[in-house]
Amino acid sequence: MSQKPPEFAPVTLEAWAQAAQKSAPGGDVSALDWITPDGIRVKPLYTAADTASLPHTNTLPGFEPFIRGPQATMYAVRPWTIRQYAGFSTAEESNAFYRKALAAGGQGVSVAFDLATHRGYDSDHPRVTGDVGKAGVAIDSVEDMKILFDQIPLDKVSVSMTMNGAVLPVLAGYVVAAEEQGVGQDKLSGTIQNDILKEFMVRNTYIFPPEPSMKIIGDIIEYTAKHMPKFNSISISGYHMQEAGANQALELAFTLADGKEYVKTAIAKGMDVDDFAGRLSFFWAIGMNFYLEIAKMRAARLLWTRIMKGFNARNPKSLMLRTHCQTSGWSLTEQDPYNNVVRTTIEAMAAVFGGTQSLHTNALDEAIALPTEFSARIARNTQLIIQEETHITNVVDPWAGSYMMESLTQDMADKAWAIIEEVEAMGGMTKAVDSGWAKLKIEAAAAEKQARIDSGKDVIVGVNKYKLKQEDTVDILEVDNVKVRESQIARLKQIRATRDGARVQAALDALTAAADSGEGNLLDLSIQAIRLRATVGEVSDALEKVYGRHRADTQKVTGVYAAAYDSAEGWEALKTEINAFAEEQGRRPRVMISKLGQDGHDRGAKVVATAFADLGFDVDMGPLFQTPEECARQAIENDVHAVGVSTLAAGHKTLVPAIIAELKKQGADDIIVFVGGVIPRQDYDFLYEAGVKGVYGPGTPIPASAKDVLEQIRKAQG
Ligand code: MLC
Ligand code: 5AD
Repeated sequence: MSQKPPEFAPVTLEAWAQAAQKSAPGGDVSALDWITPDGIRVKPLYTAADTASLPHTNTLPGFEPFIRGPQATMYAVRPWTIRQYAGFSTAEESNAFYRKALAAGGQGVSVAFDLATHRGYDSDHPRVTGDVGKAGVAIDSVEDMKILFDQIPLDKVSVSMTMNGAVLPVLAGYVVAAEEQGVGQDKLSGTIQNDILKEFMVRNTYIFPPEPSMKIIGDIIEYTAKHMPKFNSISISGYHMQEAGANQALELAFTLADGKEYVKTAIAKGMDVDDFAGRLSFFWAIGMNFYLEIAKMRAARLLWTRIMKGFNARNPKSLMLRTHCQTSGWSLTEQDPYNNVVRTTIEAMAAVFGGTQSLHTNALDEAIALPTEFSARIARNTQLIIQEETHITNVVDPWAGSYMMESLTQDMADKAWAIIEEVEAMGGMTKAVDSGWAKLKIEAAAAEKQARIDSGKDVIVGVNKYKLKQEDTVDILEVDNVKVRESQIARLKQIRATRDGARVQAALDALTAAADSGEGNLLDLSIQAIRLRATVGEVSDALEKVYGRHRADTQKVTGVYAAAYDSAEGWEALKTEINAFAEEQGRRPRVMISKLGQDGHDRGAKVVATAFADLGFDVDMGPLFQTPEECARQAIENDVHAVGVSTLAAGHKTLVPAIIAELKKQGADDIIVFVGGVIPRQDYDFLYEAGVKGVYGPGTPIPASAKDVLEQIRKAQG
């Protein structure tokens, strides 16, 4: 006999509140609300009442406003592209790595260039001795590009290139390499990052000032729209903003506002919006804030459609936001690094539930070095397992209709829209970037976040809670930078000896002339120069003659760290010690926080500078891209007690001994040197032997390193 399902009496929200009160702390249900760093109130319970008045809950995937995804069928027909960002050492080694990765389940290529290339320097330039081949692959000319893509069919495999500064010679190099592989421009599918506005805020691999940089972007959009219809002309990136400390709403707002600027730039060139907007793409960071990340991605599509309607776009492709995602590198820890596999898996799930088109999952050794073959395999398999074992791909936008997710999507959209309007009131993102306002907003968020971690309010397992007594070392990838540099220099010599020098010079002169007059398309002219074997550095120089090189001001926020760090114990004691030092010596302990070489990742440096200043140190902030010699000179001129080098791009073994030697040479070996950042344990002894007085890896609480630095300064004074 079949039993009738029982009926349940409806329960009112009031009844629930009464029941909840009994277990809520202090009987206060609202105390369970969580206010996110974006200022969104996340409640413990969502019901139909939360979504009843939302305008967007009845939409479908593949239709505007695309909240539920740009494709009607999404992963049910074609899962996202597994696109792992990689590159190191020489073109030969990186090529071998890509081919192995593709054979093992990777689905697209994504090139990481070294910092010398990013900044438009050939490998033989004296400013880049510590950077060549380190954080990515060294590329000097089309000959390197041809090796990089050897046996990778560029008409079939889509290629992403993360390049912003030296975007012209690099994109040109790819086009010419394909051409010499027999693949025409119209067959090329892929993406160039080409997002300079965020470079001025966070990533810092710019070359030219903002105005000519925007002109370059306009030219690239124009050229690709005409000749490379399958190629995405830009990857408008929030990723680096979140990595630099931005919360989700800031990341979302600034990125969409950047997008608006690019659209305006192309329209100002006389293009029709529907001729190029379908090839604008986006890029998000996905951190540990699971629900908010999914909401962010849904909100992003909603808002982009709104923005593009404002530009009178009509083609659905112009209205839909397509995106790449990368799990957060910043969220990963040096401590107990296998935990990172778990973190990355959770983040990857958020990206997938958010409906990404392409995904990079980070390797477990992220906080230590570049991925090894082993760690890269686990990272790639994380995606393959989600795609092929879980059946997550069978359902489109599975969070739709969740009271919580639909509410958060709206909340996130509202928060971001308010910021976008604030930016608009300032005259748009170029202005907000130029004034330094946007960068400071992100830096303030970063300092707050660090203070929450250092004071234990935000938990990171293995770092500020559940710490291991003993950490094991893991095997890491080491790049022999000297060898890479030598082989690059040899190839450069050969190219310069065998090419038609006069024709190369004429092509470079044409570029300079075009930069000067504003006539002609700079990508078109770069392709001509690169075809003749002009180098990346030469193309950049030809433009620099007219545009100059951009120098950023270094502003820093104050008081933010101290305000968010409220575990007084330790902090007050240290401030007292610093004050005592000042009493005794007639001045405060003075440190210079510096970045050496082409490494522009300055989140750590900025946060440390802010926190040290809040503690009572006098803090000088060196400009980006100093050589060891320039850094030593500034340290001596400012009469600092210590130089703190922040390093995230693996240049430490070259650059840190060099700064110590320079200080000595310039007669200031009483200035102590300490180092912080991404430094493998394996390198600590090397650095101490070189004369470093303190090494502070990721996860070091700032009060701890500050205390140590003060002690070392006292010791050095004898
Ligand atoms: C997809 N397609 C479908 C479909 N799903 N068609 C029918 N039904 C479905 N369900 C089609 C698409 O329309 C498209 O064709 C084709 O399949 C490919 O799908 P896609 O979704 O466009 O994917 P992809 O080609 O991988 O492009 C994704 C992208 C792109 C648009 C986001 O811009 C991209 O790959 N970006 C990657 C950026 C990246 O890797 N950056 C690394 C940064 S690292 P068609 O014909 O419409 O094109 C970094 C770190 C650092 O920056 O150094 O700081
Ligand atoms: N190879 C692989 N991943 C890289 N990343 C940066 N450079 C490389 C590289 N050469 C990843 C890291 C970093 C993020 C910006 O990109 O995860 O945090």
